[in-house]
Amino acid sequence: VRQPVAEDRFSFGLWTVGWTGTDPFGGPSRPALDPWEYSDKLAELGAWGITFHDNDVFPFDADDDTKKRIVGRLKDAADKAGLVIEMVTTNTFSHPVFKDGGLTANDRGVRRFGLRKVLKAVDLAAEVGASTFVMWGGREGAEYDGSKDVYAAFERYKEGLDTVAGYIKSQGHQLRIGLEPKPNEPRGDIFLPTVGHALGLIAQLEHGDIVGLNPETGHEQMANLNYTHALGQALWSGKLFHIDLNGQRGLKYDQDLVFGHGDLISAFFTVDLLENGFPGYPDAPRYTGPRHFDYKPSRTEFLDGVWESARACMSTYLMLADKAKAFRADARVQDAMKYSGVYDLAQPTLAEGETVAQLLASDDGFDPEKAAERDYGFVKLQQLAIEHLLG
Ligand code: 3MF
Ligand code: MG
Ligand code: MG
Ligand code: MG
Repeated sequence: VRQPVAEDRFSFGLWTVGWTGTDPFGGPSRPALDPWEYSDKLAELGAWGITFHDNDVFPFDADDDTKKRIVGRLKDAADKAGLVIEMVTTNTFSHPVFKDGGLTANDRGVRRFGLRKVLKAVDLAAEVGASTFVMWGGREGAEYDGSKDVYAAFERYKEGLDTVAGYIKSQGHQLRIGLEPKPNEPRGDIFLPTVGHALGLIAQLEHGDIVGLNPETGHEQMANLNYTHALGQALWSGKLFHIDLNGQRGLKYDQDLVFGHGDLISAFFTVDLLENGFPGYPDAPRYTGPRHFDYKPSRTEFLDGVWESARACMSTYLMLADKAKAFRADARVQDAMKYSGVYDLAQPTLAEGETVAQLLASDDGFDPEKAAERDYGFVKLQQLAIEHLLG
């Protein structure tokens, strides 16, 4: 596999390589480095960009001078290393003040504090030149249905998001918000459990034009859903603003494995969509944003393993991109897609200008019994994908 280059636009959260291995059952298994040590190393590995939560860089209780100094040092390091800080986000989940949520906590004082923290992070994002501001509401949710007025929670979620989006516009920041759905963990049930739920909320916002999605592979898969379909619907909705690529194996805790180390066939089709677009709609919107990884180097790895796992994310993506290109270019695949009717789905069901009355009156000799005998050849097409995937 070739080395990743800036044109690949690979980026990493500082909290990914920076995860020290702390989990609910044990403490850290590796030391914490300074933020610029992670960014320097990521640049060396071929990454193009980095992302971070406010508190990946400075402590929760840092004063303004401390924040300025640490952020300045990180920005200098990123500039020197040629790294773009493409996304910034807020940590509204670690401190116990947020145990019942940031924007949807029952406690109004907490909501006002949370909103101020998010707004400050928006200014930070603009200051370091980010283009996306992700909002993952990990503590927005509940364990007990009686504890939360869900109508009120959505009123407050909408209020919070519109306040943040309105602020971005009023400050003239060139930022778009990416909501990150997740079904559960850390809350028993998180609001906006899936991409579809988030799209539903965005449609109700006043400033929804600058609010879209940051779907994560494992998060959709934790809900037993199809990540590639989620990306497809987000693209179709004009809302795929950012992505979190990683791996997940089935319905369990949020594993955040290396990209491709979960459902590899699904990862193949994710990359195929990102790199090659929709087969029947070559002019449809494409994802042009960063190839961003949100994974955790397994707790069993020490620092060498951390860098190895970051390399693995990029290398797997590049291998899958090559294979997906070859898949689409293969004449046997194109024939199989034709046989399967994949391109035919792009043809509108009604003829141009045809009325419903005309449709109802039309008898084009369609025989449902005959049509039911059609062989779609989907299995053959899938096997060709497997052939390409296995090389
Ligand atoms: C949790 C996540 C988050 C978000 C991040 C925003 C800590 O499962 O995926 O990572 O991605 O808060 O980008
Ligand atoms: Mg995850
Ligand atoms: Mg995660
Ligand atoms: Mg994520």
